[in-house]
Amino acid sequence: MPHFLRALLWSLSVAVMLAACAGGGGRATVIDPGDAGYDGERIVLIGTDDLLFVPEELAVPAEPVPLELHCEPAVNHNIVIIETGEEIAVCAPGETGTGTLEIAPGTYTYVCTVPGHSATMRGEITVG
Ligand SMILES: [Cu+2]
Repeated sequence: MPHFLRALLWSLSVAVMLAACAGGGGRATVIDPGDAGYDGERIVLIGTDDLLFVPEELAVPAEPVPLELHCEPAVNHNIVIIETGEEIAVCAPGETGTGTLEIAPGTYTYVCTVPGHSATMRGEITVG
């Protein structure tokens, strides 16, 4: 096969792969969404570039739990517990912020309070 044809086919296949990624499910994350959640020791939360938390539901024991908030590459986020007003962690684009969740048993709503984010960036956490 002529070299230019091979090059053309290669760039076409790359374009198809990129299009597939942009179609959803393949968005770039600093960590794998499958690794997000509470693993028995800590909470790993992702703030995505399309303004969502992964995951949007958490259940943890009633004890201090370390929390990592990972920001995807383009947008900064934070996590605030509405009921207590406490900001647990913040992260810059592409970086990770840490904090400790320490609240009484109950069900709480967490949001990102960066302007324009809280409409979609919210989740529910059950403690205890
Ligand atoms: Cu946010």
